Amino acid sequence: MELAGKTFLVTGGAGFIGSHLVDALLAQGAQVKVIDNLSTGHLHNLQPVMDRIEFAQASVLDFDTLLGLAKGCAGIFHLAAVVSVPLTVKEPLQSHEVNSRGVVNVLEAARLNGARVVFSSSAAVYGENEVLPHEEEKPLHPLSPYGVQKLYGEQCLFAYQRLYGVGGFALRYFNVYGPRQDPGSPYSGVISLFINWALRGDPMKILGDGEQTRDFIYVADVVKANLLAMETEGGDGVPINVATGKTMSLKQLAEAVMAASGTKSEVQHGPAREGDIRHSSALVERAKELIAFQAQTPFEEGIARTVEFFRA
Ligand code: UD2
Repeated sequence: MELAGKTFLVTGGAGFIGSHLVDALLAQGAQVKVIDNLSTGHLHNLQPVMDRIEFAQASVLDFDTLLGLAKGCAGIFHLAAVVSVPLTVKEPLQSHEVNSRGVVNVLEAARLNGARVVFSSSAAVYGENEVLPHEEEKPLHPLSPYGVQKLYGEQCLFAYQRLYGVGGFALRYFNVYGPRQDPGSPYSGVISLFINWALRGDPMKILGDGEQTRDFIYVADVVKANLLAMETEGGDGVPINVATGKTMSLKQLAEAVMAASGTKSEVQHGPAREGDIRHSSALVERAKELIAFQAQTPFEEGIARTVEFFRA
């Protein structure tokens, strides 16, 4: 599907990843509508493009508003969610509503309008798996309400594809970082926290021994995966890992952040986060095969751009 000239709805479009996606869609010549209840998104993320989009401050649980916005859309990018894993542990019921019913509302709005859906899922669906790297076809053992809710969303998408022909993919994001990531809570992405501390000269807090590893992917690459997943028809309904295929430890990350910001902070170690996953790594073959996606941004470049953003 060609994106230019078509209309797309981005749920959670005022958020960290969603707002970058809105920018990219506009740059491609698409028309964009956004639904966001601003629970964790910020209007300032959309401020430069506000006069070029249609914005509704509403929840994806407001089905009538969602359905109205989906009218005339070729596709829906579903990013709106309770995005913090620990928050879903604290509030399983409220997050179940938003994350589980939200995805069904989106799929239903898509079905009624003949739109495709690209669903933002998460590596959280894998849980703690002794076999690494994570491969899409492996058995899943999510360990948080968040992981269970994302898996439910994936399976709803699969069923909607088979039952009603709603096209699209579920994208399993690994650890996303970049400009506009909000460092405002202890559960914010670790890169945003580290950069914030480094620039202030505050100590960097590593939770645990720092030998845990993650696959950090730059936000522009995640946006690219979304665009390709919307454009590419065929193989629809299945989940796809969105990762770089490379990992680094938290210790290495702390060093890299200091190098990029030209600062020297003390590294402090605190107790490991309860339920923290030790290692996370991804096979990235399916993304290449199905949607011709490969992460492009070298880590040094991504981190430099992110530091620049936080400095400004
Ligand atoms: C990421 C995703 C989450 C889910 C999960 C799936 C983010 C922000 N979260 O959780 O949504 O998809 O992956 O597995 O991308 N850490 C420190 N110091 C700090 C904060 C964190 O050392 O001040 C450590 C933390 O203990 C963990 C690592 O950094 O080992 C990454 O933490 P995170 O919260 O950025 O992301 P993660 O992997 O828990």
